Amino acid sequence: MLTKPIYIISDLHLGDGHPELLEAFERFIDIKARNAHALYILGDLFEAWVGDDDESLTAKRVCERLKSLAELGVPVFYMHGNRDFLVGKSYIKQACMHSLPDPSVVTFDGHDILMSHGDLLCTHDIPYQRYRWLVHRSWLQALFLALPRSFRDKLGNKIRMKSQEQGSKKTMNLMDVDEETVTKWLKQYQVYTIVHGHTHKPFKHFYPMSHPPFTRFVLGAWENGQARILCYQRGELAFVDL
Ligand code: LP5
Ligand code: MN
Repeated sequence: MLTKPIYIISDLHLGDGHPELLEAFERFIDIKARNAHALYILGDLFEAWVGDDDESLTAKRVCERLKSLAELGVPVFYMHGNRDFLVGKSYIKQACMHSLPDPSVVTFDGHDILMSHGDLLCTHDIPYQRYRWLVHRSWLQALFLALPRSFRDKLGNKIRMKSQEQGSKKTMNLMDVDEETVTKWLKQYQVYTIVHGHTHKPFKHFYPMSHPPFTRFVLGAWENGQARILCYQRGELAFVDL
């Protein structure tokens, strides 16, 4: 059995506008993650990402910290989120991370766990799923990444504003995961545990009536230097604070 903890985090939304979050991330790396067996980042590490030519202090410091973990022998697995799906091979390599596709089944001590950012589970949110399909086209991404940085920053901000405007009109239920999709995934991947973020509603959902019963862990967003993160240790997954 693994002796060191494995941490699973998501939705940090790091950016130069929130230095307190970056400080919390650095403390987490220096105190907790450096003694871990591995670190899993399930998307939205950054508030927004419009290309690896990011010269922000946040991008630089996050890269340095993640690299320092790799140097200590702690592997970092990174999955894209809906905010940072454009983090490219170059940044991932510079930060010494390993790419993790969405979704992925990972095995800890023989226990299979399905990991996802979570936005793919929000199948009720049709406008979002259409938008997602579009911005994941490789030709559109290549076209976008060839544009000048200032233009990409502006377009990124416009999409965020549009998303906020539309979000205020969407119901909470619409923006949550679709339970039928969750069940479908569990059957498809033959797992009894799923971990995701994105919805910012940290909770351990247990479905005892399901055949077979399963557990869905929802990670919390990092806000005001606080977060609910998951820790796997001695055969158990449990929430811990920073
Ligand atoms: O992130 P969150 O929780 O606030 O909201 C999400 C969904 N919104 C998004 C948009 C991101 O927040 C903004 C990311 C910007 C950085 C990258 C830009 C790079 C562009 C690259 C082009 C190749 O993901 C929100 C969900 C919510 O989660 C809950 O699940 O509801 O979805 C939306 O609000 C989407 C709208 O419904 C539709 C937006 C239409 C925008 C049209 C722009 C067309 C893009 C053309 C590209 C060139
Ligand atoms: Mn998200």
